[in-house]
Amino acid sequence: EGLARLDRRIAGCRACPRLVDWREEVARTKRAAFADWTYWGRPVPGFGPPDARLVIIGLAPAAHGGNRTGRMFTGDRSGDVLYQALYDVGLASQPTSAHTDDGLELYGVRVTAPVHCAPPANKPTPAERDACRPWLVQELRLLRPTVRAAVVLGAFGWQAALPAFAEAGWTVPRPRPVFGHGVHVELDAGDGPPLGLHGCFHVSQRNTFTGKLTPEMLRDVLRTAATAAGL
Ligand code: DU
Ligand code: SF4
Repeated sequence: EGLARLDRRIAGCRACPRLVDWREEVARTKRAAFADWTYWGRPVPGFGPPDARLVIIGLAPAAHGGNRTGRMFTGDRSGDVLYQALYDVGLASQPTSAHTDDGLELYGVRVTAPVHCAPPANKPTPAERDACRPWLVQELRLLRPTVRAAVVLGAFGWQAALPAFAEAGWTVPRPRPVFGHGVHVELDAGDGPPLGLHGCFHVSQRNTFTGKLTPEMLRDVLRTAATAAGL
């Protein structure tokens, strides 16, 4: 209930003028292949059950992916790679994610991003990253009773997520741990069980087409984090 309400509030956010313009312009002009789509054109909330034990944190919705379909990593190449891997390790009901009525279910996993609007060139500004952080903080607070592990995709997500975990009540070591594929940090939670933070190269084509991130590498991190989370 709390998370569903948060998702609705996020979808109405207009705090970043540049991103509001961009998400709406992309939704108007579209890509030829999606000419018959009514693009979402709004902030894309997280996706997955409110009692998730594992949270996956990306970068931002893709202009013709999440910004078109309204669901994280849905309808873009990055999502093709991510959802196939989630299915392969038993965390998703199907290997593909095409649109919001495709029946996809995630098992104990919530997929979200530190920036909820599609940015030009997939590059949010530091100001946009900071403006969006309160949404991630609130999401993490709502997940806190159940979430035990996080997979952070890429350095941008890592830099945005560490302060968000700190604000949401976990203890983040100082100096802040540096992002890397396979990096694993335990965040203490004072009054509760710790959370295992796992770095993973981002699932973007830049990494997957070049072999910097292979499907096996992705499955390994997901399996490790899911096991740590009790999934
Ligand atoms: O190449 P692409 O699948 O269109 O994704 C573009 C860009 O956005 C890439 O860096 C991945 C990132 N991304 C994300 O972080 N979260 C999403 O839900 C979709 C894409
Ligand atoms: Fe709001 Fe975040 Fe979108 Fe900025 S990026 S307009 S803070 S939802």
